[in-house]
Amino acid sequence: MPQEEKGARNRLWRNARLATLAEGAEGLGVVENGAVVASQGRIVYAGPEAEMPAALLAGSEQIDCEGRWITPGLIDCHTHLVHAGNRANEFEMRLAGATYEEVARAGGGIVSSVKALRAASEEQLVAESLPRLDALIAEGVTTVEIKSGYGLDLENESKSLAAARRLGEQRPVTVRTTFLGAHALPPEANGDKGAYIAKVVDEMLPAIAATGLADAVDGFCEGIAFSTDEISRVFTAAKALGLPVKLHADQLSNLHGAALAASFGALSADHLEYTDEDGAAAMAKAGTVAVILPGAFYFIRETKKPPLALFRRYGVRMAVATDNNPGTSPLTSLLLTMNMAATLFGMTVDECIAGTTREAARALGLLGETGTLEAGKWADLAIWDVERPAELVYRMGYNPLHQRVWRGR
Ligand code: DI6
Ligand code: FE
Repeated sequence: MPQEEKGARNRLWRNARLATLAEGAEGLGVVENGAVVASQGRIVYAGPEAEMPAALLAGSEQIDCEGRWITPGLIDCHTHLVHAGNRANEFEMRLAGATYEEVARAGGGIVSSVKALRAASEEQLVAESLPRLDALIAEGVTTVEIKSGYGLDLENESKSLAAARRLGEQRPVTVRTTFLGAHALPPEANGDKGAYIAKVVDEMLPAIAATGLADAVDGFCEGIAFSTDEISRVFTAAKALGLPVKLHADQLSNLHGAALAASFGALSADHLEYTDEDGAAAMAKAGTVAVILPGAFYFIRETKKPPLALFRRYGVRMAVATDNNPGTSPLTSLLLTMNMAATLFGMTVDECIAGTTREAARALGLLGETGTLEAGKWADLAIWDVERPAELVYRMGYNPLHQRVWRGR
């Protein structure tokens, strides 16, 4: 991880409007005439400029924001950013009428990305993935989650996670890695899901936990992927190794994946188009965040929308992420993702912005470090050339970022 700013001078962004997203504050936690002060990479003050302790001013480097808005740095909490090649050919097949499931059953889908990833070196993966990471960074992203899941054996899953870690060393951004061994069945498994899951549990998970390459464990619970019983085996093993879990749940059908994730105290359950009331209630009770992924919904032309009304009614927290992946969401804009969440699902502006800051941090177990403008957290900021925060959600294909600050720099 790149060094945090160690300079003795405080940095002060003044004459700004803040969307602090502070927990418990109303709406976006707006502060007019606000200031943010950073010291050694951490926020030491965020609030009204008039109430800033004078001692923080002494010798500080001051930046006049000229009335611009500051939000927490954006967080993309669900990506498969490290992958090799692309699947534009399958996109053409689907345009000609094939469904995502038909493409997968015909030997395309995830397995074709597995072949490409296995053929690529770690260096090639880093080089291929950097432009995607840079696209996110250019829009103010300061934290990104990256999953494996295209290697499907120990060597190639480890290679993916190591490439993800290296991306975080090559750019000023926080990378959180997730082991997604239970993503698809590799060709050499010859259809034996039980044997492959045994390999994930007995061989891959312990080795990956031992090397510290993964911060969390994910699975794909779906008819075309793994059953709730198979995912339970993976999660039981992950928890025994002290790794938090999250789940691709109820994306194409209702296997009750959301409830399963909640029963394991998962950080998040993601997709959730087919989640029912019991699932939403279980998530609320467990504090499992709902990660809404409108890019995949849009790209595969799904028609069943995630049950936002249920999530609101039960008080389930909602995050929003790109799901960047070559098969169902070749999307590298978190701003456009927010627009999709609003336009396709009816998320409010406040929900979209909270969903890419505070709630995304919660979905990664990182709320203590980032996701809001509050003293003690990393000084991760996005400074925007907008009149009102709604512009971040409203525009399509326009980037109003003025400046991005990662850990005070
Ligand atoms: N759900 C998805 O939408 C992606 N993975 C998953 O579990 C699809 C990944 C791919 O098609 O490459
Ligand atoms: Fe995904």
